Amino acid sequence: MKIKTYIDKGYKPGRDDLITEYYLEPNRISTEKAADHIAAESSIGTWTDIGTLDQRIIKRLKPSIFDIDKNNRIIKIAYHHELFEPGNMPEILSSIAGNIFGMKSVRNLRLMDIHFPKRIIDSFKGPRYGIEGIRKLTKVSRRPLLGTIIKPKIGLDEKSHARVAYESWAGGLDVVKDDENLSSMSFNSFKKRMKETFRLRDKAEKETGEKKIYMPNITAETFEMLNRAKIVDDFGGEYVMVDIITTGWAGLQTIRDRVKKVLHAHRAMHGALTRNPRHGMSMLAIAKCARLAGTDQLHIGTASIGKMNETGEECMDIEKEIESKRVFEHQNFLAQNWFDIKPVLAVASGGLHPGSIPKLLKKMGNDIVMQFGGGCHGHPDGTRAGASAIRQAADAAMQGVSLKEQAKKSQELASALKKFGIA
Ligand code: RUB
Ligand code: CA
Repeated sequence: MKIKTYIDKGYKPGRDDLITEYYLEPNRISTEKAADHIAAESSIGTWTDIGTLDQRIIKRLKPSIFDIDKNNRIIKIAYHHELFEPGNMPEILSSIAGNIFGMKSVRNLRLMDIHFPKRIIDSFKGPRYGIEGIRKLTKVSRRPLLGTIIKPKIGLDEKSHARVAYESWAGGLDVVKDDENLSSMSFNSFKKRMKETFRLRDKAEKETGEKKIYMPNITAETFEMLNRAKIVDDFGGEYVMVDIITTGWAGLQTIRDRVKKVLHAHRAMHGALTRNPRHGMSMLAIAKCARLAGTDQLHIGTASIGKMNETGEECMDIEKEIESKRVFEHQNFLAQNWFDIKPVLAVASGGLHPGSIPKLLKKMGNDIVMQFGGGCHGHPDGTRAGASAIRQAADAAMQGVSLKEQAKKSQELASALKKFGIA
């Protein structure tokens, strides 16, 4: 059976359809032809007509390309929900973000956005805690959570790691996290690191009277991640961290299902998908999948303030339908209401220092985790002073006091600003 075309400009997407928006540059064929190839390969078709495809299948499952905007090179496809298995993120992405990126028919192709229908959204669990649960757990009700990534990323032994963590908490930070490439090393074993670090977390909590959070990186093979989550639980940890792109969607869904901890999602390797504005996948599309799959916190960049190339801002510009006109609004998707899926706490990280805080607060709002690696441990007087400078800067910014003003009374902040400047 041959499908002449998937293009149907009169098609009105139904409430159960899944809609994708792609940026498309065809390769030596027309946009229409390339769009047809994308619709076919991501659903019921292939490169030639096939006898096994009958009218019944076509009638039930054929997607419709209902919009082609040649000026902006955007096409929109509506897919019947039965093309997707409920609750199966790997399968959904194998369809709408799978083979199509490698087809000869396209020179460049980028999945810009995915509009999931409610019935697919309902098949996912979403975050266990969400912003509200995290606020309750950390007892930080209004200001951003302040955290550090232990540096060097990798190299410290267990005891030194724990000591740096302790200094960070004692200096005033709420959160300490492992870096994305620290797991269980010959010189720093996971179990011993947990023992040492949680012991000093308890000490820091006692001394400061504040709740202190440790986010251990459990990234590994899936069964091993479950073992490590159990170790975290044995030591009284409330969080686990997973590198969700390198781990994969299946592993992420397993952890969401089996581990009753707050799930911090690092996105190492996302740049391979998101960095090229003409190819791959937008950070917004990744963020939607991560939120459905159940991350409580997700790295989304620093709104161009830090060291990383920016794509995270894509998460802040959400296309909304207002009076049947599509408009862009500067809003953080992760924090918005989205059916019954809890809001996710955005994480700003990468090249931040105390001088970045006021601008970051203005651009990203209060509901974020601010994380400082070099901007904490690179303080001229060491980690504890670095942590204090961050806390002083954040407290000042929350009260509308300028950093320059605050630095007159805060020695640690003054030294930090001298070294790093103000963003
Ligand atoms: C930051 C760091 C994180 C990056 C990743 O360290 O280690 O892995 O935030 O980037 P530092 P992103 O503060 O020393 O730069 O958050 O954009 O995914
Ligand atoms: Ca890192």
